[in-house]
Amino acid sequence: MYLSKLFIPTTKDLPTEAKIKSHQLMLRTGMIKQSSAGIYSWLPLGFKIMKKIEQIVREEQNSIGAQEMLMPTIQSSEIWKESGRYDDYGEEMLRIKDRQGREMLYGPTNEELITDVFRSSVKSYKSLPQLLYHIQWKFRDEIRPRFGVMRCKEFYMKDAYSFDLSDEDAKKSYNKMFYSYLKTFSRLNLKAIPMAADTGPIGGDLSHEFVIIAETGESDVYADKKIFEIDPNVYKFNDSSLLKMREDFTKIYAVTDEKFKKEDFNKLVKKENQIITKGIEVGHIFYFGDKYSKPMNCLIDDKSGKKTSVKMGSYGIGVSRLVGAVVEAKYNSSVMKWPKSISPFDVVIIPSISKNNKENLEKAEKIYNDLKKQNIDVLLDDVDENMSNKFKKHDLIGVPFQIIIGSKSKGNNFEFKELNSESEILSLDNIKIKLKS
Ligand code: 5CA
Repeated sequence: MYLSKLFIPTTKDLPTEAKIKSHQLMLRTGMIKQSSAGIYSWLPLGFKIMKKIEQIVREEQNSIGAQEMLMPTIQSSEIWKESGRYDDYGEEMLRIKDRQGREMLYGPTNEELITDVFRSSVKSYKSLPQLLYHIQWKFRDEIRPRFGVMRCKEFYMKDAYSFDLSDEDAKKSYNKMFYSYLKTFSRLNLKAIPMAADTGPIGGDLSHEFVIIAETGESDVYADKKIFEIDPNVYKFNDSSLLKMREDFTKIYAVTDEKFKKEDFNKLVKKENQIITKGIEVGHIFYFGDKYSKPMNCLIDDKSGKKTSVKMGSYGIGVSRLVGAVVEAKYNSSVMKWPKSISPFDVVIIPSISKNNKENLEKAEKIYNDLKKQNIDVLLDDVDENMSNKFKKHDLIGVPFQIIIGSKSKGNNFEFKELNSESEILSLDNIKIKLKS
């Protein structure tokens, strides 16, 4: 892609409500555009990054055996009346009527709808366990939408649902999701901490929220730094190993301000291991047994032929929130560096161009075509402006690698720079090796 062709409508004057750096950066680099309070359009740069995050979430769901499906955004009120949540959910739920006057709503979450799908088709324990998920827009009429994509009314969420015969089996499904979440966040190059959590309007008595560390996060986090020493990738994918993994993570002290007690922190965590920082909730998992299946009559035959309510859990990841959360975690001293796994481009070529010298641009185009042939996703900055402005701009766009075609690039050796480090002179072959590693 040539930068001159890329649709990046940058905003120079930031609105006063853009208080946190992700909101500011996403507006400045034309990733999003507000359409009304808490509702955004995703423009090409932001959309590309979000889609990459979505794909990692998807791969890690598929790898634990969850199956992807798609439920609608608009739901009928009837199933919510059956579960009892239609009245409980309150003003956060956007209620609408169709032309026949039927009460509909824009789904804030999907426990009822998935239970309805499930009860109409599954009748026997033999079809269990099942893990189903979709990645779909949600709507919550937040009273104070703020911080850009971090707390909005319309947001993109991965929500998964598990169905099991017994409590014991359901906890195995819960542990699989726990594992999948840690792997997902580590692929996004984020430090995520699972923390015991309250269940709010979703319900149940077993719940963890996944909080990533970012100095500008909304919640205060108090943790033992030993939590970062555990590598989720060392656990085998079987029930006993996954249970051990959850125990290993959850026995280490980590809480948000809601549960913080200074005496406990000082008693349980050695002074030199104490971390006090801020965090952002990017995922939340719940086990709630028959909270929905019982009132909604979602019954299955157990091994003895007796009808029993299926045991369920639900598991959310804020895919659109994650875009902002990655910025909060990675944007420092006016340089944004996207993790390689979700960067909008693999590399940017920055030639020094002037009106009477097009030689560098021609060189850049040759490299561009060569890298494209190798399936490397390249951005070429063909805009006619001075190098210092170009560097400032690319510090914000955040492509982690740059090939700079200026005085230091000679013959077949080029100046290659990784953001936040010194540049080096490398042959194109060595650059390709670096980009592909
Ligand atoms: N039904 C459950 C699990 S699927 C559920 O809805 N959980 S939740 O309410 O915790 O939402 C899951 C994730 O969605 C949160 O961890 C958060 O990352 C994201 N999320 C929730 N509300 C918003 C919002 N208003 N704006 C952006 N992201 C949000």
